[in-house]
Amino acid sequence: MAMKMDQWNTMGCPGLLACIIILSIKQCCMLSETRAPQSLEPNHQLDHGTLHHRYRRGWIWKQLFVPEEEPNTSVIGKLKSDYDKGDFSIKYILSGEGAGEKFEIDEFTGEIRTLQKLDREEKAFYVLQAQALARNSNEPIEPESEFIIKVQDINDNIPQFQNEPYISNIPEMCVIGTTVAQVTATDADDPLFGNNGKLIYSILHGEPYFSVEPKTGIIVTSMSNMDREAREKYLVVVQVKDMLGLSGGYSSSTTVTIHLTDVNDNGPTFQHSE
Ligand SMILES: [Ca+2]
Ligand SMILES: [Ca+2]
Ligand SMILES: [Ca+2]
Ligand SMILES: [Ca+2]
Repeated sequence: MAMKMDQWNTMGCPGLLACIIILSIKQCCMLSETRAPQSLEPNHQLDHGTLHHRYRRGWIWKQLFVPEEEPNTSVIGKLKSDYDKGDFSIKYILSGEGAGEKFEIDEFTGEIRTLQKLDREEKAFYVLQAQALARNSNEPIEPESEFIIKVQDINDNIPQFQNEPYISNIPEMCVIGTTVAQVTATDADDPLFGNNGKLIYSILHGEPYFSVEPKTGIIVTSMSNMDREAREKYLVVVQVKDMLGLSGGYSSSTTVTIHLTDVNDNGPTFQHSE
């Protein structure tokens, strides 16, 4: 401020108003440009400084989870500095993925709240950074720290068959266990945790001629002596269920068209006309 006054004193009157405006804008820009580094730089020093170990234990929080597709906003946890005495002298700031858009922090209490519903199939976890500043000086109380919010899966996707339609040709009279086709379904839910994306195949229509391997979707013959001359075409309906086939899950079905191809299994017969 003192520098500004000195500059003004050396200026002539006609340009004074313009100068005030320009200086005000410059001052404003300088503030917004320097504010971020101001808060980051001390953290960096703390990370490599002697206070490192003392500060490392300063942040307190539990793993943060949020169920996906939850329509109501809710508090999902709390970040806290152990220097926080509950007198609101610490200001908490959140940045990173989804900060201000999907999550916000109560700057006084450190409580983290969702701002909108989240789709695990779109994004399964968010990496955010938290800062704890002294409210009166904006000096960091804790080094900036990274934390993760995990989105918990619900079963909100139906398994879908891929690469339809399924058509297969197999030779008639083939042995039991001959591979006919493989059906494949996908489910967008979490394939690793829980059963929401775990699929089981079964035959709805087509037994006892064919069977399906429950986990792989491989269809095999389960009867021998299938004679093309008696029946040439089979329609096998395969169902896929998520939740490992348990009740309460989703299912889809597909039809596999199977043609028996001819093998030379009928000897020539002579017709005698005498
Ligand atoms: Ca979803
Ligand atoms: Ca599912
Ligand atoms: Ca899901
Ligand atoms: Ca034949």
